[in-house]
Amino acid sequence: MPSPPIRGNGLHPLITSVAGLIRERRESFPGLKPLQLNSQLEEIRGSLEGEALFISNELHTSLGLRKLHLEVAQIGSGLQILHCVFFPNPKFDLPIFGVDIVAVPNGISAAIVDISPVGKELPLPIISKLKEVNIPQFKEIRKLPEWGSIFSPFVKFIRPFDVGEENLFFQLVDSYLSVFMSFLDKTAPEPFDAATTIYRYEQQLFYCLQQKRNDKTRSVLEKAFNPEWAERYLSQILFDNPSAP
Ligand code: BLA
Repeated sequence: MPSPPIRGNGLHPLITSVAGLIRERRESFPGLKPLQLNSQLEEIRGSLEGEALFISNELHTSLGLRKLHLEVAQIGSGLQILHCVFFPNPKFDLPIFGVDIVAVPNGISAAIVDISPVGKELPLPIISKLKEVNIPQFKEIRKLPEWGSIFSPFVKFIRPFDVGEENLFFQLVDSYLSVFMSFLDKTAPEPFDAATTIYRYEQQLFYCLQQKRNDKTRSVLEKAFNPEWAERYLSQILFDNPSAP
């Protein structure tokens, strides 16, 4: 099993290592291509109460996925974020992969990983693969907010207790990524007007709608920028709606 490399570039080692893992795995996604992003939004620099603010966005598309997004943000000296969502093309019977890690001066306050359904539940072959994953017993399981009903029963939302638990979380992201990737070239597109495609499109719209209800994300962005900017960033970059199939 890979273990997280420790590098000191100012970012929390768990954020650096999970970002590295995602970048490395992304390379082998079938048909990976960079997605053009408004250059103003690729690297965002600014200041917040005199402290540096830096957001970097990486966007790709690949076979079966409309958008792979990895964001690493450093907001002042107090907050670092890794945000990653792989959104499927609704024509493919693929779920949504998501990770969010929030680091504060005391350490990691929130780490969440999931493979989220865009149907009534995850496709059965994915459920059976996830059942084989060794899910560690973390000491501090955090309670999901009400909008978190979009996540699967396999979601892990924790505050890692120590470096050992940070390593276990890294390994869990690695395992979930492997499960997700193992289905990428197994699915073929269904017609744009198939009832299943339309259902998956509607469920992905709902996922985006629910994520936009996360007041914690919104309030960080509103404070660092302003409410209009936060709304635009949430609805155009973080959780843009899929286009109609
Ligand atoms: C929580 N997200 C948070 C928190 C902050 C952010 C500050 C609170 C941390 C805590 O309670 O300890 C902030 N997250 C951000 C910002 C960005 C971000 C600013 O991604 C981007 C710029 N959120 C996601 C994804 C998932 C997710 C993809 O973006 C899951 C796959 C989950 N974040 C998530 C959840 C919470 C959270 C469930 C807890 C919310 C709560 O307790 O109310």
